[in-house]
Parts: sequence; structure tokens; C-alpha cells
Amino acid sequence: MVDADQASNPAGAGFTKRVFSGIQPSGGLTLGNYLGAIKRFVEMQEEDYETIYCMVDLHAITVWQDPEDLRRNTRELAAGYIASGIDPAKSILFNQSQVPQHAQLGWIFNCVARMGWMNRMTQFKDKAGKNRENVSVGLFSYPTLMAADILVYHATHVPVGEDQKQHLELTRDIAAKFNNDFGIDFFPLAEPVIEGAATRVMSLRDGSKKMSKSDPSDASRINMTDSAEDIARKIRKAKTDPDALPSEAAGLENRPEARNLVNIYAALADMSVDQVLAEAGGRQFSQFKPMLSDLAVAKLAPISTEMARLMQDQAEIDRILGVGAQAAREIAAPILDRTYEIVGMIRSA
Ligand code: AQP
Repeated sequence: MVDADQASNPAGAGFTKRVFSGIQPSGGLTLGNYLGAIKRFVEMQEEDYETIYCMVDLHAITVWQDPEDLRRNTRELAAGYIASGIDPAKSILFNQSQVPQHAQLGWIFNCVARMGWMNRMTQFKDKAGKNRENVSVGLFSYPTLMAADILVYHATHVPVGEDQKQHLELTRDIAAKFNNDFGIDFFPLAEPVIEGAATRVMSLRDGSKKMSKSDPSDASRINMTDSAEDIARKIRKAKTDPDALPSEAAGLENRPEARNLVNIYAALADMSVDQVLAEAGGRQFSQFKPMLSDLAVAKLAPISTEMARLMQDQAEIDRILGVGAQAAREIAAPILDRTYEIVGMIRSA
């Protein structure tokens, strides 16, 4: 029987409703990160959850990062979180490497996850491509560290974009195998929260590829720091088809670029796709693109202006991350200690 507590918290009764999510400081924030992740992070901060948000710098170095760029991108990402509405007084905000328990639990999970599970991860296959023999070992074990990020806080809910669904399933498999191997109900089965009209924002140049901060083409993405002119130019040049917009969502079938622009509009305007098409159906892209540019600029300009202001005081950003890391360590340390005990490691007093 499922009791009331369990019903509202699928991870199981007895676990606090706690959110964890992270973003890599592997480049500038994109509209994909904002709509797929940060916008939901802000909403969850205002709901009935304890919220923990991270800049996953240990994940970022699974591919080469110039040290100066990594420092700047980490601070800029922190500024992006805060400018988007994450309040460090309400959410724990920090960079991953300041909380060593992530890497420590990651090692335990390297010994729980199976090679067969890891070999199925599509993100590794996409990122390694034909260069499999030359990528870092860290890129391969990325998902076990991600499982540790989540489970070191006993997080129960993880807001992510669609591309992270498979890693979340692996996190649940790792938690279940650990619990089963040691005969204990210790790690919760964290629930992915993949919600909104734009859980998979696609490249502006190719509707079959996700918008990504590491795409070599800057025209493929909208960066959160882009100027109004840049945003308008990129949307004007975005790939589309020659037809007018349909008046119902079903008409977007097999039109990936059109679907992408409509999804972006819907997510930015907090409307459903059907509501957008009820207004814009029948219009040509020459009419719809300026509507989308105006909306994107209206929503993103205040965020980029605030990011630029916050970036002028880097010491303050570092201070906020230090306070967040301390709070994060306080939650993570006892969970890691208990994990070591369960596994059979001696803990000297
Ligand atoms: N295009 C996207 N649409 C919706 N959500 C997205 N996310 C990323 N891209 C999109 C979500 O943003 C969160 C943070 O992602 P990440 O930076 O940790 O890693 P990623 O998914 O690999 O993002 P990028 O931009 O593609 O980074 P690079 O290029 O460095 O690999 C996640 O919740 C993700 O789902």
C-alpha cells in the first residue's frame, strides 16, 4: 500500500523532498540550458522542496577546459543562476569541486555500476564519436559522478532537459543495486522532472541536433549573454521550411525546425504549443520570427543585464559559492560517512 507521504514523494516515505540539479561550466549558458533546466529550477525553489543547485566543474573537465576559461565560465554560470532568479538565501548554490563528497561517492558508484550499463550511454557515444580511444576515462564515467551528485544529498527530484533522461535512469539503477547489494533501503530512487514546452531545444541551424554550448557554430545557439541584435540576427537566420505555421500541434509533425521555434516561443511565453498556434497559425516565418525575437529579447535582456552587473563583483560570487559549499558539505558528509560504513570501510574516531 502506498501511504500519503509516499504518494507525494515517489522516492519513498521518509526522504525529504529535495531537489538537486547541475549545469556544466563548459561554456556560456544557452537558451537550451535556461528553458530545459534553470527556468524549472527557479519554479521549484518557490515550491515545496529543499533546492540544491550546482556548477558541475568536475564534469566540465571530462573534456579539455582552459583553466582561465573554466574559472570565468563557473562565475558566469553562478551569475546566470542568480540573474535568472535563484536566490542563494533560498537555494544552496555552489561549485561541485568545493564539496569533495561528490567525487568520493562517485568512486563507490564506479564500483557499483556495470560496464554493460555504461556502454549503453548515448551521450558518451555522441561525445566520443569516432575518437573513442582518445577521450578521457572521466567522460566514460561521467554518469556515475552524476549519480553521486544526486545521491550524496539523498535528492528525490532532479529537474533536467530531455537529454539527461538516460543518465537519470542509470542513477536509479545504481541506487537500486546499492540498496539491493547491501540489503538496505538507503538511497532514494530519484525522480526525473522533465517538464515544460522546451525540454529539448534544438540547434537553430539543424533541427535534428540539440542546442549545445559546445557546438562549434555560434549561430546554432542563443547565448544568455547575446545582445538584442545577436538574438534577432540568429533567429532571422534560423533554418526553417517554406510553409506557413499550422494552426494545430499535429501540423508540426516532420517539421523539426518549425516545431523548435514554436516550442521556444511557447516556453518563453509560458503558453502551450496549441495556444501559440491558435495565435500564430497561418503566419509565414517572415512574420513569426520577429515575434519570437521580440519575445526572446524581452525575456532574456533583463537576465543578461543582471549577469553583467553581477560579474563586476567576482569576490561576491566566490563568497556566495563558499557559503553554499559549506551548507552542501553539511548535508553530504554524513551521507557519505554512512555509505562508507555500509560498504565496510573502517572509520576511525
Ligand atoms: N538543448 C537543450 N534543451 C533542453 N535542455 C537542455 N540542457 C542542455 N541543453 C539543452 C539541460 O541543461 C542542463 C545542463 O546541461 P549541461 O550543461 O550539464 O550539459 P549538457 O546537457 O551536455 O549541455 P550542453 O549545453 O550540450 O553542454 P556541452 O556542450 O558542454 O555538452 C541539463 O539539465 C540539460 O538537460
